[in-house]
Amino acid sequence: MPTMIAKLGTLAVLGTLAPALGTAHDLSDIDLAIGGSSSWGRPAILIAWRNTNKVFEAEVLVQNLGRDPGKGRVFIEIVDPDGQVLMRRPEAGQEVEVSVNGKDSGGLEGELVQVMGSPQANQLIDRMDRDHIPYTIRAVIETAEGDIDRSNNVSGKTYNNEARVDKGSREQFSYRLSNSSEKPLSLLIEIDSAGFPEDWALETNPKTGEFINLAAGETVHGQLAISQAGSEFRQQRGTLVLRAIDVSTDRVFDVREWYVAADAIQPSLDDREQVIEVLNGSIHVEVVAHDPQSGIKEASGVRLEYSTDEGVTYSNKVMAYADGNFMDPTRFSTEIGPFVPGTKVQLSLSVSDSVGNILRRELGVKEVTGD
Ligand SMILES: [Ca+2]
Ligand SMILES: [Ca+2]
Repeated sequence: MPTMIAKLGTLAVLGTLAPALGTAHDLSDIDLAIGGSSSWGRPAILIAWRNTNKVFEAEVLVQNLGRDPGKGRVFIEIVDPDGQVLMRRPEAGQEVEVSVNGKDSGGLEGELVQVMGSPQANQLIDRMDRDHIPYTIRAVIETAEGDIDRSNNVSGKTYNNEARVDKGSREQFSYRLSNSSEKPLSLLIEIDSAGFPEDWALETNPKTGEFINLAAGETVHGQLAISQAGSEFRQQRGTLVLRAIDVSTDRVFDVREWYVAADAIQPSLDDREQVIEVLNGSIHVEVVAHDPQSGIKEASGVRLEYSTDEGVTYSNKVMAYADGNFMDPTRFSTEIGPFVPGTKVQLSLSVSDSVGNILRRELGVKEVTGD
């Protein structure tokens, strides 16, 4: 009697949900979550340098998947490959407060929250980018009360991993999960592959839905692997988000993200938007770049290189993100100097997309005039 079984199944599900929705003292249906970006498919966490001091701000999209409005506090963490938190912004107790309407009144679109970094956080990110050390920017929404699903309250983006997929290639992403506490830890592994290209084969160890038990001080290694065997090369991209849920608390213990793209095309520059001008002995440069296949590499994708000795030695400076979403035209700016009047500065630009296709552009020589 398959019909009967199906009916019983439905009733059982309704039976479980009914108390949560119907109990007088708990009418709330709130589910705050770190959102995903519709234009990109990655978690909606962007590193920006909007303010005048060029200290980074992270933009974090907070959605509400429940019917009722909810409130919470947002912070970000910079996390090393072992899952250890290197820095948290803002400091504990200073989290950014956010209110998000229910899902039918704007909650699905969500609220964009800006979290201030610090000069130290800038230096940390810049150093890890220079050293090619993988790190994760983790965003956390702590719901004030009544969140019905805490497994989506933490998301993250992981940088400096191999991101390029070629025809016939097999790419691997390794991760470590460490229990630095003094108690055993039981973790549920969840791998979110929504939006992943269908013709890419995915292998994971452990698999989604598996449990891992870690003794105090123990570390476990895991792998994600994808291959594009046999298919045509097509410009495609996809994101895997790995969450390790602490079974005893239902909270996210750790999160990693693997963004991959099949992309063989260099980023482009919009020449009409290029600005190079001398201001009080310093040189101000502004460019607009875009990369619709895999996105301009975040954080340090656009670098200005400059030489004051006719190209014998070069210094370089990461250009600050001003506005845009890294796939569509996105503005970057920087200032170098001040230089002694009369200095001739040779300028060149390097723009990298997320998988490492690099556009180089010579910007010529700019002479710094006296005031
Ligand atoms: Ca939630
Ligand atoms: Ca590209």
